[in-house]
Amino acid sequence: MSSGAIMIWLVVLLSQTAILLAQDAQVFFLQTTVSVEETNDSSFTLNVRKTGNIDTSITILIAPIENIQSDFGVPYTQTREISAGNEVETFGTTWNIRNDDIPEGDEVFIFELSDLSGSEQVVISQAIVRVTILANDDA
Ligand SMILES: [Ca+2]
Ligand SMILES: [Ca+2]
Repeated sequence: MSSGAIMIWLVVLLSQTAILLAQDAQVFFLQTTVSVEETNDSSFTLNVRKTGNIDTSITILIAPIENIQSDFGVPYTQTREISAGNEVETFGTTWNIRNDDIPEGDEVFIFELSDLSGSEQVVISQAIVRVTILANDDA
């Protein structure tokens, strides 16, 4: 191979590596399960982390997969913006519990990261967290 051909080969190799690195950004839940008691003023926090580099800011929706306003009150969805850059960014979203009058067993809800917009460089790598509102038989 001539030195010119080697140079071209190196440039191709480096640009492919750069594309791979650029796609390496991830957004994910830090927990897989969370439990919370159903009492007045109780709440829980879902932690989300972004790793890897993104050139533009992104937005992401954090929400239960079904409408569960009766158990969580409002707002029951949250949208967050994550700024461009290379830093590891972690943020918590806090959710309030509605203390209803119904005696219940454990109530399980799935919360999801979705609707990622603003960049093709990011993948959602842990999209689901299971939230359990613990049984409160005395309503
Ligand atoms: Ca309930
Ligand atoms: Ca209840």
